[in-house]
Amino acid sequence: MHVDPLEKTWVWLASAIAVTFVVVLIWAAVARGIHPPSNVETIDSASLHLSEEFAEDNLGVHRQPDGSLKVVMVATRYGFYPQHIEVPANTPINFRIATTDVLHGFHVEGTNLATMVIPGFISEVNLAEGFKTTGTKPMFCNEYCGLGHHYMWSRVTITDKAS
Ligand SMILES: [Cu+2]
Repeated sequence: MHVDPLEKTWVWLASAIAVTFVVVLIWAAVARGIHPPSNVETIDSASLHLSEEFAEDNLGVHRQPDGSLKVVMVATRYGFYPQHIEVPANTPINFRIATTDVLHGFHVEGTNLATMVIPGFISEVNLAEGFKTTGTKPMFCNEYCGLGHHYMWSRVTITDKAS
């Protein structure tokens, strides 16, 4: 069978690119420890109010025994609840967020804190060293979720750790 030399070159080049991608993927996973998010926790989005953790009375900031904070929030068209939280700076925070309806985003302005909030799942984000700066920042939805999407935001006030 005759294969044109130019065609042969491109077959080798395409194969080399594919092999390079696989090598980089394995290197990133093994040597650098880069993996997709692995905490898969499911929840019934339609009955969050009946769950222990996401019931209205349990939303907000909780101080943990080790001094870190757990923030439990609900995203729903069109808002985050609670609508205002206050946390100290430089304190580790574990955010746990669930949605009652459709896909939402959760982003804190001026930080790299961002996650998708997917119906049926609990989104968890750990800020290992907490917020670095003080002040009030908006937390907003960055996934288009409907006509009121641009109204969907709440606020976080970051205080001095000492106060
Ligand atoms: Cu939205």
